Amino acid sequence: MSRVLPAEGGLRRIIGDGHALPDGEVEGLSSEQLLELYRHLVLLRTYDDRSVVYHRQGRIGTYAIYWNHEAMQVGSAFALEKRDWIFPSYRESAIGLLRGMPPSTVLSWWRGHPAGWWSPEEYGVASICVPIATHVPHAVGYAWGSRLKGEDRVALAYFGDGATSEGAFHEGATFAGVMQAPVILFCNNNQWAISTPVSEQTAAATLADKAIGYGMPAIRVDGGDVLAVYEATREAVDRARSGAGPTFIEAVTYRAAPHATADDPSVYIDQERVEEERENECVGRYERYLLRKGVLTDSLALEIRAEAFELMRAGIAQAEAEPPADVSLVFEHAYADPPPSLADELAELRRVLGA
Ligand SMILES: Cc1ncc(C[n+]2csc(CCOP(=O)(O)OP(=O)(O)O)c2C)c(N)n1
Ligand SMILES: [Mg+2]
Repeated sequence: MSRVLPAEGGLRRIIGDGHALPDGEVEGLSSEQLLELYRHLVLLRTYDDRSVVYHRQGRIGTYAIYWNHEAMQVGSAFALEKRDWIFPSYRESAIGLLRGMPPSTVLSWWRGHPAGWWSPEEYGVASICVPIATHVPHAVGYAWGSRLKGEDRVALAYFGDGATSEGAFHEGATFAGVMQAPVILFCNNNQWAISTPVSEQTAAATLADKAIGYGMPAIRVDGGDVLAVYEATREAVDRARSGAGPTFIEAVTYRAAPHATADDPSVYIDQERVEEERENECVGRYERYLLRKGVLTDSLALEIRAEAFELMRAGIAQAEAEPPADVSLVFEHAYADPPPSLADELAELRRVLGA
């Protein structure tokens, strides 16, 4: 068993603060893997930073910022095998990058361009789910189905604190518990559902408490600690693979960026808490840990950041080089027999656009 240090507030933690809080470590992780985690964090951070810039430049549409959620995404995805499936929400839009998806694909998604559609089978990453929690039953059904087929796969669904109030979450979690599906329900508790605080979502003391009602174990972890998230998810994956059923993971953080580029959190958020979170943001926290351990050097960190930046520069150029999509796509794939009014609307759209 790996060493988990006593944590504040019942949250698992591995990374110390370089002062009073000592560093722990995760058993079985090599220096190469520790650096791989860093590369993944930097890749996602760079994607997010650049996307906010591209949005401001009018090059992508409204964008769901995930700044300081990277440790939750990277730590959990790293605990999966390639054959395992990921079911992301809009907050994990770029998770496919960790599976080799080109940035241009995700950027195209945010540009509303069909080049942003990918084959879930190719990457083991389902479509980005924007309706809150509706992908939870998908992930559970996928996991259960794959078990019935005798495959050795695990599914992981990402969702937020607000999603735990949705019927679809309840349906999925109930099903997962009853069928003992090999699934991980990964909740990013950033304490806000846009402007609704978690205290208005539930009277439960913690979101992890909800798992009891579904008959599954829960782990609460510091969402800013990539190693603690990795370790917690690895345990959940082992449980699922061994036939012991689902696990609920509550990764706790505090949303330190706007909900999305269309949001102004200054009217509702606790600014002091945001400042605290920004000072202790997850990429820097892990970077300092690796420097303390002597696994990372300043020059290697610079190199890794430059690589990620270049990947994004090439990615946006590639996304922008896509020829405009045929507008008829907006009308296709919804009906087997489209009503005649749709043909009129398409004709009107073509007339307006001159397309
Ligand atoms: C079914 C549904 N209802 C409402 C919305 C509008 N909406 C978009 S994001 C959001 C908040 C979700 O909060 P949470 O689940 O905590 O996820 P977070 O955005 O914090 O990652 C809501 C209500 C939606 N997308 N889908
Ligand atoms: Mg939330």
